[in-house]
Amino acid sequence: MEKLTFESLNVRAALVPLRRPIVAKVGQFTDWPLILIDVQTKEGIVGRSYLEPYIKDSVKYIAPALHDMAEQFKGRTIHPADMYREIIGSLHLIGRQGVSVITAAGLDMALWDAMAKAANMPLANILGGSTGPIRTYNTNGLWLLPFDELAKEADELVNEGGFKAIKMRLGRPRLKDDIKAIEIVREAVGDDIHLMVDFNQGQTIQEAITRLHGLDDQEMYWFEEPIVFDTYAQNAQLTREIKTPISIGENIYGPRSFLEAIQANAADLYMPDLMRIGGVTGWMSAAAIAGAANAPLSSHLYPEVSAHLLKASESADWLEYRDWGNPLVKEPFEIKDGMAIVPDRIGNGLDWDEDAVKQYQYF
Ligand code: SMN
Ligand code: MG
Repeated sequence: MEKLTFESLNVRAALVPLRRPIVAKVGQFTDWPLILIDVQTKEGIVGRSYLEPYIKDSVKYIAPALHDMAEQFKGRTIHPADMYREIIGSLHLIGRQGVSVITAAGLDMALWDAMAKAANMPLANILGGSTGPIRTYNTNGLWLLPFDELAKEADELVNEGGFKAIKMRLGRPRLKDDIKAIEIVREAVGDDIHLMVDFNQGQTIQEAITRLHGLDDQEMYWFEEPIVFDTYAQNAQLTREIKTPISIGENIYGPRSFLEAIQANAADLYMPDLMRIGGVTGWMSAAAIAGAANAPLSSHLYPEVSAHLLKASESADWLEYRDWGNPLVKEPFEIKDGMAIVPDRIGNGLDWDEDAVKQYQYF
C-alpha cells in the first residue's frame, strides 16, 4: 500500500475489575481503566492502541487532548515519527511531560499499528525484529498482602503460565517483615524461580540505604524503584552501594529524561512504560540509548505492544506480564513455559472484544 490517510479517531474507556486488587505504595485499585484508541484511515485500515492511566477519571482530560492532536492530522498521510516529532514540538508550550507525552504515546502506538498493518507485517517485523517467544515474568499479584495470603498466591502466579520469574512488592513497615515475606514466597515457589522486588518509590533515601543493605543477601533478582524515581544522583548512590541490581524506568517521561538517567548511572536495569516513554517512537529512541549503554531493557505494563518492541531492542531483557486488560482483548497473549509468544498477526496484534467493551465501557 502506497499511503495511509488519517481519517478519524475514536476514543472510549473501559473499567475492568481486577482479579487480584492492587495494594501498593502507588495506590489501591480494585478496577483497572483502559482508554481504547482507534485510528480510522481512509484506506480502511484501523490502527489500535490503549492507554492504562491508573486513574479512571483521567480520561476526562486525556480524551479531549487526543482529539485535539488528531485534528491536525485529519486528511494527512500517516508517518508516525514525523507526527510524533510534530506533537512533541507543539506541546512544549504546555509541558513536555505528563499528559502531553501520554497523549502523544497513545496516538503514536495506534499509528504504528496502522503502518504495520498497511505493510502486512507484525509490528516487530517492520521494526527489524522477529516474532516468537520472549522471556516474561508474572506481575499479576503479590501486592502488600497479609502474610497468610502470600504462599498460595505465589504458587498460583508461577502456575499461570509456567513462569520462571515473578514479582513481589516490599516496603512493609519493618525490615524483618520484608524478610518474612521473602521467606514465605521463597518457600512456596522454591529456589529456581527468580523473585523481582518492587518498592514503588516508597522509601526515603535514608530508609532505602538501611533496607536494601538488609535485603542485599536475599538473592532477589532486582530491587525496583526503592526511592522516588527522578532523584538520579540518589538512585545512582544506591546502584553503587547495593549488589542486587537496581531497576527504574516506569515513571520516566520521554527518551531525553531516559538519557539523563542512563548518564547518571541511576540504575543497573531499565523498564520504560509505553505511555510515558512516548509510545513506539519514544521506546525505540530509548532502546537505542539503552543498547548503546549496554543497559538491560525490560518493559512495564502494555505487554502486547511492548513484546513487539523488545523483539526489536538491542538490550531486551524481560517482558512484564499482566493480564488486567485481557477481558477487552480479542486474542490475549499466549504464555508458555514462562515465555510470551509474540503473535504472527499483522500490526501489534490488538483487537477489541466488542461485547466486553460494551460491558465495561464508562466513557
Ligand atoms: C505497578 C504497576 C501498576 C500498578 C501498580 C504498580 C508496578 C509495576 O510498579 O512495576 O508493575
Ligand atoms: Mg514498578
